[in-house]
Amino acid sequence: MSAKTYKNLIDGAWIESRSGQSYENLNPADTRDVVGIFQRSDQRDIADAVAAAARAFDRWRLVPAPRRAEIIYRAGELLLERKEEYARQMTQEMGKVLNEARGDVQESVDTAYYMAGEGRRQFGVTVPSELPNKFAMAVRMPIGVCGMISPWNFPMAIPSWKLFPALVCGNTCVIKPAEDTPLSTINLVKALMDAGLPKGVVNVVTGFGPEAGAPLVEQTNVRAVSFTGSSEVGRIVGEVAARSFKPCSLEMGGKNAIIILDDANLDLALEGVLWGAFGTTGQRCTAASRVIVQRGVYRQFADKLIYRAQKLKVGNGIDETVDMGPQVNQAQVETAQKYVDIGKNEGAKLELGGHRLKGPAYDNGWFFEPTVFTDVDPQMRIAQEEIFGPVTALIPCNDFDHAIEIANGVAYGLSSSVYTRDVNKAFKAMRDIYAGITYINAPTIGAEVHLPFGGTKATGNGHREGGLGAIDFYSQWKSIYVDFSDRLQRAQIDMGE
Ligand code: UN1
Repeated sequence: MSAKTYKNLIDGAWIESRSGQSYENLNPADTRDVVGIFQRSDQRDIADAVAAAARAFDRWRLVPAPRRAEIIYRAGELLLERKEEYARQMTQEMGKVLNEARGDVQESVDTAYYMAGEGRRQFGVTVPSELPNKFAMAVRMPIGVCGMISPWNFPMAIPSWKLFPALVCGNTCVIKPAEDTPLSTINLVKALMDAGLPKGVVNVVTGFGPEAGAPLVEQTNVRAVSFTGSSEVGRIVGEVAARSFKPCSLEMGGKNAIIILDDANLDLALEGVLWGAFGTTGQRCTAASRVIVQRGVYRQFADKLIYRAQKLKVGNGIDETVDMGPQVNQAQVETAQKYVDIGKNEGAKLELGGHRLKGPAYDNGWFFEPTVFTDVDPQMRIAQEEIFGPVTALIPCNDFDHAIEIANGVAYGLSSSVYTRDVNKAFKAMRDIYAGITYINAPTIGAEVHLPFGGTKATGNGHREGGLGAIDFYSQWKSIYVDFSDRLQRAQIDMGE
């Protein structure tokens, strides 16, 4: 069967890229399976899309927010109806196991419902004026055209974190999805169009970062930029956006730790580590790539983890009995392999995995074994750098304070977790871990869409996605003063009678 060709969405029409070039999107579980042919766009397509979004902004910003929200709500309902179909296509293009792909679609449904509610909120403030017969307030205004660059690991959820709040605030959008997972973004936007979104309000341009992503950040008519991806690329995006003073939200890497204290429920912690480290094949910004274990339970926990991780069934995620799917592409497998070699050379003990899987079920895909290093020193590169694969590092620690010191001793600060039954230690951890998210007795993954999502240090630049954080990013304050005294009143000067 020949693969279907997918086009860009510009001004409400599905059209080919100006370059006339396209590329194949392959199934990472079996690269003989072509998911689809997608447009390889360049700066001309971006310019067309931004121009369409700029025209659409003049109308969309005037649509009352509750009406905008109804379209988002309907899109949520359509996504729910289409959940199974979209989840299967997501597993095919990205590799995550079907149940997780369903979760990814569900996360976009949750975001739609939450952001639809914002159509009737977007609360501003009214305050008393310091002058008589004068009214003072601040309201949220849209920003304009928003440029979005989204990653492949949550190919529907993360685009929805960007699009839905931007839309409900009255902005228009151009989104460039990761080249590995354009179909899930196209599916998301199809739901929006079928829900009645006017043409030009959302435009999708597929292709590669340097060719299509970079010009999106540079476009003068793009007034705000949202990027999720590596800290390396995020630094460039941030620098380019800063040159034209665009607000820019960056959500980047992590080196998230689960801390397991001596008094923890070890079996519960074990389930958490398996899910946190190997869920989505370790390809989450929130993945538990470090496990800091207090010495009293360290060996016992390591044995339990190795025993269970060894039993994980790796394979094509479309098979419901599979626990862990492939990595998304060759480069990711090579990165996992590279870090295994680095870890071994640094003197960490490789107790499980460490290789690309071989055999008829694996040879055509990008499969890597669940991998566990023990006796890892907190300063080793495998304990410091993001790997984004099914590799986790067990680090022994002496006590609570030592654990917090290790947890905080990395360049990143996205998610974190502590397993303990001691309420005092739990509260100290919530206060002292310098990260955007802390879980108690739950793993580092599993953020819900109505709370702020993002992190400290090299993880982000201070903005948050999800919940109110997103509304804050996609709106700007306008302060308004209405003087109904019929005379000139000078603030700070006219102090009364
Ligand atoms: C990501 O890792 O890039 O909290 C996003 C979670 C998901 C989102 C992860 N809800 O793990």
